[in-house]
Amino acid sequence: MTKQPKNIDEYVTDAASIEALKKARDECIDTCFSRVETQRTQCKFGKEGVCCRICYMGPCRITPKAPHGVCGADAATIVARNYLREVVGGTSAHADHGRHLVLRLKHIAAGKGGGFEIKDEEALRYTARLYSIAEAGRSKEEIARELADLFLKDFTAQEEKLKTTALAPLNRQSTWENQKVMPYGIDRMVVESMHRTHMGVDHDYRSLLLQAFRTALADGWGGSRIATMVSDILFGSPQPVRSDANLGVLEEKNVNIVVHGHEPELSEMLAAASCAPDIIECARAAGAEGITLAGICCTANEILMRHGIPVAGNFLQQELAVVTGAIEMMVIDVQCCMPSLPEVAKAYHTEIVSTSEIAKTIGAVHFTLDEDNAFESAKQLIKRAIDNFKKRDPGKVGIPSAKKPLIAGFSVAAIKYMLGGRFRASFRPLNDAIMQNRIFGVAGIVGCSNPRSKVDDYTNTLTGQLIKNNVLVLKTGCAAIASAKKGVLTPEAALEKAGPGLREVCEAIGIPPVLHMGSCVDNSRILEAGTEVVLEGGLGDDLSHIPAVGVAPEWMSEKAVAIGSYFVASGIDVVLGHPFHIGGSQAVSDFMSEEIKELFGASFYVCENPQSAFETIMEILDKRREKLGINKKMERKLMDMKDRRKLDV
Ligand code: NFS
Ligand code: SF4
Repeated sequence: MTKQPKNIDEYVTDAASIEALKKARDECIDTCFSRVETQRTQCKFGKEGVCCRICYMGPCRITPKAPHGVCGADAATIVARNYLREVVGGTSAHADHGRHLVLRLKHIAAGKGGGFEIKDEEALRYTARLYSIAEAGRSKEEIARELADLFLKDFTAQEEKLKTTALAPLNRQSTWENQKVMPYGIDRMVVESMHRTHMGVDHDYRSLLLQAFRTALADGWGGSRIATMVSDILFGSPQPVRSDANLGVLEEKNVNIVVHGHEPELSEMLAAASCAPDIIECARAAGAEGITLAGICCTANEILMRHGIPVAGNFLQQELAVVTGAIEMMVIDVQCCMPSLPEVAKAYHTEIVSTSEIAKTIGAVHFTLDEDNAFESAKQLIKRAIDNFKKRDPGKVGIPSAKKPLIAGFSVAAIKYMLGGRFRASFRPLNDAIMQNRIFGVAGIVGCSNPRSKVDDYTNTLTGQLIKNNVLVLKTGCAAIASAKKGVLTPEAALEKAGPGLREVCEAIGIPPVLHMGSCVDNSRILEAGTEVVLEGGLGDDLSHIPAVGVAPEWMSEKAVAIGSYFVASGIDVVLGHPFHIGGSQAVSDFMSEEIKELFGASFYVCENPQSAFETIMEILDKRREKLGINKKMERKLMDMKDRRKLDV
């Protein structure tokens, strides 16, 4: 039994999490919030990136008295190698997710789709045209086969550049060529990076860091972009959709099933199966009123975007959801699923079911989807959850009531349509609004939550400040869910919380001031939106010119490291809420904050609180506006103490 958190509201911010964490404390359940207390003393060497355990002459750690490892590697080499390996971890996670989807597309094209099909033929044909694949007069299977093969080549290409990079603005592609970071196939980038970081290979920190950006580009413009495009083809391109978010979406009288992780395939099937009349009948026969399917993390974002399935919570609510005692089954797949879940679930009747062949968890029951009969197989899983309903202990149930309405589903196609209408879908109105300074700029706020800081607090405080100052906010991942729980993903929020210029634009179009663009792989949608802005004209001819910035306030995963890196390599400045593990090398730190400006026209900024992040972001946007010559001076004043006190919006 670890130390339980004392003042709950120092850990979590939303009412539902506060209530659930109190319940966990009262019932002596360990969660990440109690475990983080036992992990307060962090290893300084790990934190600064100067611990090397790449070979067995080590582990070595760098100090002023021991400036070299046994092999002679210095701090810069060790820090850069560790950083590159983090980027590889993140890139691999996104790419492997993308690969599964491409293989699914290929199988469907070959008539072996099981219960899966191509739901969005228009997206398929549109995507084929992007790659100059002939589509007119051809069946969707034929097109899908050619497209899937092309995507698979983006994984396996040895000496050809990644085809998907051709979707970036031309100037950006030239930058990548000139800086020699144009990626080859994704798999090669990953393997080569692991080779280069092996003992005794690449020792020049600049060379290692450039490889990190090159690998990250194979994520953003490769694995992630492909995952998003294929998800849209298979499951439908998102359109604005209403739903609710937070633990209050769970229903006491229903069988509650929560899907958690990242891959949309099984959860898509569960979404369909949970509405089948025979399944609902089955739930009623077991004494429930119906079935509630809800999501956590990015699996939640995937089915929210396409079906309006409610969101139970973001990353740090996964254990709290189980603590409600009202979940019959939590279905997990890959990434961001805590190994502690079965342990938490022991105190309740909740069954944790793992579903990916590459992701098993001790204490979870493993379920393999019968791909040839996917729909029936999904129904079987739901029936199993229904059986668990009878085991629920009503005395242990405590579902917090808090939830907020939201609108999600802002794919680039949807935004274009909303801006311009069906017959003249275009980004023109957005570009105009930016040029006329009704919108000051655009911020893509992405990433996780992290128990080392108060959950969602930084993200939501910063978001509030930005929209109040006419910055349009684009969101994905757990940061988007944080906004959902705060209630700012609604058009009404624009009326109450946005500055006058942004409000006017949101009102005219009918959009929220914060646009939910999907899961973390859908950060590729933010790159796509940025590219649309460039192509539309008037705001420069590269991503490094447009008044846009990326922000990862409460990030924790290697995926976030890769995402931050591909944003910067794409020319978009990135503000981080806490630093990478690179502080142990001045040379690497200088490279990451200064030298890369020369290479990519963007760099990293670390801002440890929302106020400094806000000021930094406004400054970055201001400079970009200035360079574009669209800076009709605004009467923006620096904050005085009174404004600062009002910060808690
Ligand atoms: Ni992104 Fe999504 Fe959330 Fe972070 Fe994890 S769920 S992929 S990594 S924690 S935002
Ligand atoms: Fe030590 Fe060098 Fe081996 Fe790293 S690679 S553990 S620095 S000897």
